[in-house]
Amino acid sequence: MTTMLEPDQAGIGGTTVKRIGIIGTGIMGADHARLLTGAVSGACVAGVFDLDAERAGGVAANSGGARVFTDPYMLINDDGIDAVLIASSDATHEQFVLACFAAGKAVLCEKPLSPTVEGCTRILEAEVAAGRRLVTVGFMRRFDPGYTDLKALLKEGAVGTPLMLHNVHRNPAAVPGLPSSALITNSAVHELDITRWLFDEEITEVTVHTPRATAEGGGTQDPQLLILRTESGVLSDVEIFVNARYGYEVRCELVAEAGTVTLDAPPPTSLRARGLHARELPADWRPRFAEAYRRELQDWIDGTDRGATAWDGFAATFVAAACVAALESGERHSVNLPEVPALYRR
Ligand code: ISE
Repeated sequence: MTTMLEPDQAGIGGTTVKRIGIIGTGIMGADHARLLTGAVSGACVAGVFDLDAERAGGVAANSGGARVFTDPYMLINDDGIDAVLIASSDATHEQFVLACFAAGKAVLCEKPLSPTVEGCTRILEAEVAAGRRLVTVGFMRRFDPGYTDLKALLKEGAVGTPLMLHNVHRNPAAVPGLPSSALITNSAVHELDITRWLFDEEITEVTVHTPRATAEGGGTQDPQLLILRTESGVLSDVEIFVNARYGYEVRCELVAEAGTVTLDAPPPTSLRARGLHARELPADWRPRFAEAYRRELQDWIDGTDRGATAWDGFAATFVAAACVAALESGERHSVNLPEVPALYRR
């Protein structure tokens, strides 16, 4: 099929419209397609693939007539696709990222980069061998205005030396019987990444505490309290609770030597009526992080390259594995990350 658009000679950072291929058109793939089509400049959705062809067709129809591919590798290797967005199931990320490397195409991969340390290691090694950074990991909170303000205040010295970060991460409901480890690998992995990003240092030690589990979880250990220690001695605690029932909420408080910074749940508007002071909470993360997703995609399309790297994706999965080990053993675990490859040194 021919396209109206010229091939992007300059790669993802160039000036022409980037033709994006999306693999996986479930909740996240469909949301990214919507943003790329209507809220991000310099890009269009040119192709989609999903195991569910009907679902792919629906997203293609809403994306200005993108092509529906029946094979994900054909999408990756097609000359009419400049860059690839992977939003398929976690276990498939590795094979698609590696295929994008082989095709020399930039790729935005939803978190986690791979659910296993081994998978992340293979991706890291392949990218280091290629000698250039091609993959960005979808840790979108790095683009959330609240988190970026928090980091700016910390960096400009507004509150002095950081001591602690208290994080709250609640989802209204999860699949009954969800493996307890999924609270870490699927949800709290965001706080593992945010802790590394905010303090610009690695997590060196983790403990996971388990209170009485909610009856809503159907056997899942929910909630959990993770305690993370960083290289310089900051403690970051994470309450992860995925059957909190009342709504979706993410917030945190940074405690430092000269003050604190609180990141509250938006929106800034709240209602005072009938004796109540109320603020609406979303049902899931998409409205809460809508602006973060938009900024993340725009940054990727512009080639500004401020997103999480393969090293960040590797480190998050590596720390998550240590947290799962700590959950299972009930003991404190050290996190001994290997040396950062030169490609990722700042
Ligand atoms: C989900 O997969 C996400 O990535 C959301 O950002 C997170 O808040 C939620 O807990 C996860 O289930």
